Amino acid sequence: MSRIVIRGGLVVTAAEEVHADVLVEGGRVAALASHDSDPARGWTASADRVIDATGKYVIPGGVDAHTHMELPFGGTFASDTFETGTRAAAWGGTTTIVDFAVQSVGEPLRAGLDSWHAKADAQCAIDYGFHMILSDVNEDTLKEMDILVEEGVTSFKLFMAYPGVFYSDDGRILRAMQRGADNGGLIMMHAENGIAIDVLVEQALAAGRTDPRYHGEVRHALLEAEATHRAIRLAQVAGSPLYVVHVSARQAVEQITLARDEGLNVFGETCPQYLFLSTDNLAEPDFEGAKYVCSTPLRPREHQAVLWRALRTNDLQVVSTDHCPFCFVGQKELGRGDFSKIPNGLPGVENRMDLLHQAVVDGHISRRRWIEIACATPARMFGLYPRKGTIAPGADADIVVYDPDAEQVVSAATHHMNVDYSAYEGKRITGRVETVLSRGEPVIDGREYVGRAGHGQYTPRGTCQYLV
Ligand code: DUC
Ligand code: ZN
Ligand code: ZN
Repeated sequence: MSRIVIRGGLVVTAAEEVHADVLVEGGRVAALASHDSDPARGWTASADRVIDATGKYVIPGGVDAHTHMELPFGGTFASDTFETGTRAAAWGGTTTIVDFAVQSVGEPLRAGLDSWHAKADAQCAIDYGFHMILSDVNEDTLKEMDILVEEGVTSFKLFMAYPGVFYSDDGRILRAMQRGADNGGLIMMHAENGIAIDVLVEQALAAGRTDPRYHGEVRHALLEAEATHRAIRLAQVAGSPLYVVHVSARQAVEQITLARDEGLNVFGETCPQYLFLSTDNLAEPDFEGAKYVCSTPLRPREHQAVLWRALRTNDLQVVSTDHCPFCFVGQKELGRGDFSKIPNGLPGVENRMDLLHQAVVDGHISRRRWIEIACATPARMFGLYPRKGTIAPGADADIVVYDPDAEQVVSAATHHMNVDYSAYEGKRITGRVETVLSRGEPVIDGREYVGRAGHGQYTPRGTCQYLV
């Protein structure tokens, strides 16, 4: 059994910061001990490998609970495969993703899940699990939900947007929530009023408003807030918990805060793009704004402060990426002259841990909160804790040695995602991943990729660990 010691670093988890050496045995964390203690000296003497983390943070690998590798969307496919996307994730210090398998209308859940397994099997550099997108709620799919929960697919995304594609009406949503209340599945909601948005899209295009920035205008903040409110009340009626994905609008945060103050099991996620980018990006000239088209859309800059505050006050609990990259050339360009044809989504799986570390440097969140919102809480929310999301005896040795003082400039020229632009091009960041272990195996070693497709294992999940 291989023994690795990570020596001399500051171990940061959601719960604490300790100067400790970490012993890894057989792919798991075996023990922690203070630097100069007798046990730590003994480990170093007998280890197969000692990783020097002096002056560095030793943190749990990131858990990105919202990615879309190879997602079919708008007549094209998200440009990262499971191979390229999970490799890029590792470069950015993420060691687990939870991706979305998609049910097509008229098909069983099983067919969608099988096809996502086929895409990911033997391709991934890091561990992965699946949520299931429900596009067609009916008697059969409701029954299938029970089986999937038993198998470790314990969360289901529903859409109040995208009529004719992913959309579910309120009745279907209520039925799925009732089922989730019974079987322990967590309903994840894309909360935007897609029926109203489609009217505004039609009107904007008829009036010649075709540029990317109108994507943000028609997907009005109040239509996110309205849908968030409706989802909360439907969940309350069904007696089910609710996890609202990619929250971007101040008014939606207010609805979640209100629900939580009422004692409801309502949770919320936001994404780096809403914390660091704004409608200013969507308005960039020469169709450059298309790079920033995603849904929910980027909001005016003023919304950012509310999102940061909600992350501090725990009204929002998770930051994941909604990684869904489309190349500018040939993919985003499908929407030249018609913003509604721009495939929705942004790359980010490689950037999340660094951007959130920058938020620590900038004073938005504490170091431990960084780990909490990016590692521990997503692991707990989606039934992976304490195997993932922390550094503690028995946990998988998914560990990142992070240099908090390194300076980097984000660029498509140096990133590893399979996409021809960066949403954060030119952004200076303090902090950088140095070494990444996945179940004790080096994936990134001193800024070199040493991983392999197929190391990453499918990881069935338990149910949400925030519910009594
Ligand atoms: N939002 C996006 O931006 N892309 C894919 C799906 C979604 O909900
Ligand atoms: Zn969504
Ligand atoms: Zn998504």
